Amino acid sequence: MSLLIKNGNIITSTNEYQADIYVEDEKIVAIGENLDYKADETIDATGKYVFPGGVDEHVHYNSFNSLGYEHSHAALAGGTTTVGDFVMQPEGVSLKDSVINYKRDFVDGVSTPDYIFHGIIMDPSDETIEGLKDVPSVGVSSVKVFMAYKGMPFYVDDEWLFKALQNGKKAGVTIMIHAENADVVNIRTKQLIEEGKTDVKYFPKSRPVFAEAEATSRAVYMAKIADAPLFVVHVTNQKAAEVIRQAYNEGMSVYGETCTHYLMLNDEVFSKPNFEGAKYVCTPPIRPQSDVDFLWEAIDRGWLLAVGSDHCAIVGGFEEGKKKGLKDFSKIPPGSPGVQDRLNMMWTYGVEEGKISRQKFVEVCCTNPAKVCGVYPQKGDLIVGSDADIVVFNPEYKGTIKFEDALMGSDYSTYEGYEQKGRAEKVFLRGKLMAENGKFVGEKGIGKQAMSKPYAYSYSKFKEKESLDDNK
Ligand code: DUC
Ligand code: ZN
Ligand code: ZN
Ligand code: ZN
Repeated sequence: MSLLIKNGNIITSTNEYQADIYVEDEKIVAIGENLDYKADETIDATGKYVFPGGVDEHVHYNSFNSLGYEHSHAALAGGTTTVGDFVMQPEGVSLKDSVINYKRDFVDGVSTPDYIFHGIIMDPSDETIEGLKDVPSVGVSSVKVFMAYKGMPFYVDDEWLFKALQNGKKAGVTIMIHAENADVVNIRTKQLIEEGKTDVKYFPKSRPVFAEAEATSRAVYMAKIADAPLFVVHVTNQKAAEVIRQAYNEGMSVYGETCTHYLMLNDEVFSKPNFEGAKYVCTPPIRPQSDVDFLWEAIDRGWLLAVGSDHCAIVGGFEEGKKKGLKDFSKIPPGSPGVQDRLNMMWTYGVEEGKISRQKFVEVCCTNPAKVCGVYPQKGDLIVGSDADIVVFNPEYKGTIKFEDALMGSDYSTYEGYEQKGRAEKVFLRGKLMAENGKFVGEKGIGKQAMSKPYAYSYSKFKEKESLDDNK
């Protein structure tokens, strides 16, 4: 099977130029002007942008009460060809076996996009920490640790976080953290509920900015002591982002991600009528507009590397899921659907509004996520030898985000009514056509694991990048 894409405006994280792309057997074989191959299929991309398939390093398909992989084709409809999913570790099972079992029982033959796995430590013990050395053998080089949620099985205290950092470093495994001070969150939550402040509008008050910044800072210092890399996921605010920026500028291998909803929405969503605010409950919370503005600057300037969706379509959606917290905001399951909308929102509100360049869009939505997950350059770029994960993007399209177009299996759309400019006209996964104009047209269940390489983003490669180095 071969494919020739002619005359597109190719966008990568570092360049923009007009060229043809020739694909054979799932890989990019040639890029250049006036390529003269006889292909099974030829597409004229004149007037279109052509960029790498989106890599969403942060999605939940079976963690945090989320819907499984049956709806994962939604990613393709939105131009995302690779997702990074989280594997929960059952008690008494090693991280490595958790990955093997999860892949066999939930993912193989069901996932439509290609996928990367991150582990989640849920059974902190000497065996688990020792077992970090085995996870690269199953293609995993990142493991998440939850500093929040004391009292829940996935809570990990400082003792185990520090041990995980030390052992992760030896194994080439980067520790990802969910940074919130667990005690502060628990105490604040309890006090608010006792004061009768049970409405969803009080939810952000239970998880303050400083609780996130403090935990971020604590983890960064621990990483410094352990001389280990650290990846801070879902950074929501200026204070936390500044901790990361400073550590990075001091030469540490500390990197951060933010997520679509922290860039598109502000904390006014929690005051919507009819409990609608619950749709946006995720942890940490969506913050005030001043933080939103800072996050845009942070991704533009390279202080945060990547934008994931943190897609988490809750079982039961709004009606049967979120409404469990009608009388008590702390019972609202966190998470919202977003994997299908990430690229559309980032293009419309980032590129079209002049907040980021087209190249930056590719960098934070495709290239850096692949790098931080250890799957670059197989994923995240358009170069000879890479997987032929390609988006042909029509910049002329104008529309609106509507629930009826959502394929994510939820009963609401996080970005309902938002304007959409531009759209993925064709989406190829390893050379196969998977989506056209927002509709899924491919074969379900063909996703393969992209094997993460160890020591993926601990070392110098990011530091050479100018965009990460402009805070002097
Ligand atoms: N963290 C996430 O990244 N997603 C769901 C909930 C959470 O705590
Ligand atoms: Zn988290
Ligand atoms: Zn998440
Ligand atoms: Zn989440």
